Amino acid sequence: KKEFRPWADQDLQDDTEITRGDDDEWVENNEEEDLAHVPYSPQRYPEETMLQRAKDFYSLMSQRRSVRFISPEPVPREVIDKVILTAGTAPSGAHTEPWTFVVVSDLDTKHKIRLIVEEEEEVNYRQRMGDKWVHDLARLRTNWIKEYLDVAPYLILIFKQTYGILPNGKKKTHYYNEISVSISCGILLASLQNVGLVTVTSTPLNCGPQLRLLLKRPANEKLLMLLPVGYPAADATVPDLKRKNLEEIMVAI
Ligand code: IYR
Repeated sequence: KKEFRPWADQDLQDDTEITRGDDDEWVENNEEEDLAHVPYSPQRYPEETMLQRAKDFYSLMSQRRSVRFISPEPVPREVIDKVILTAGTAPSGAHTEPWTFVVVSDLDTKHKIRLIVEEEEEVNYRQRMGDKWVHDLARLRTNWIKEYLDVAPYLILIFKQTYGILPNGKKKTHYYNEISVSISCGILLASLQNVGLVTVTSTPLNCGPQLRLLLKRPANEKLLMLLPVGYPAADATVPDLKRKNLEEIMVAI
């Protein structure tokens, strides 16, 4: 029986690529370098300070919401640059840093992205997703019309590099590339929240190949996530969702 998994992107191979075609195209990672190890002693806080910082960070993050109504008001480019630099601090398999963040502010490119995403998402909602999934999303009032793709001052498209390409053209393995890039997206979301910007984690199903070509990204890169970024619109609304409490999400043994 054929599995029905409409959410599985047809292009996004979500395992580290192990089916290597031609063996001599691949090399060991960091073949020649001997890596020095250096002392590390980060900031340590008194216990009361730890608790206060834990509470403050929770308070900040608990205010994060997925926002689909974004203001066209400009956002300083330097803020976006630092937020992306922060996302790049994520841990990655064998420190391969398998991410590319494409930041789009050009109006024409944003509009082309909108046309690609809306055309594909309409097929997703009408055909690929199926009645149950569409029904499960109805209460979020999301559909295939994505006005934020034109309106948001920045679109950040996060690509995972399924393998690396060295200066000599050889390929190197990007272990756990999907989970590594997903962690960096989490840090990106936290950094955006930290500066008072909003976004919605959109995963445009089956738009990857077209968007990759539009943005002139190489074939080893696959679109993982698309984040429209800006200030919330003055009349923005969000669904009145509640989060699980600690007892529901934690098991202490
Ligand atoms: N990718 C679609 C559908 C969608 C899926 C889930 I799961 C959501 O939580 C929200 C939307 C879209 O972006 O509209």
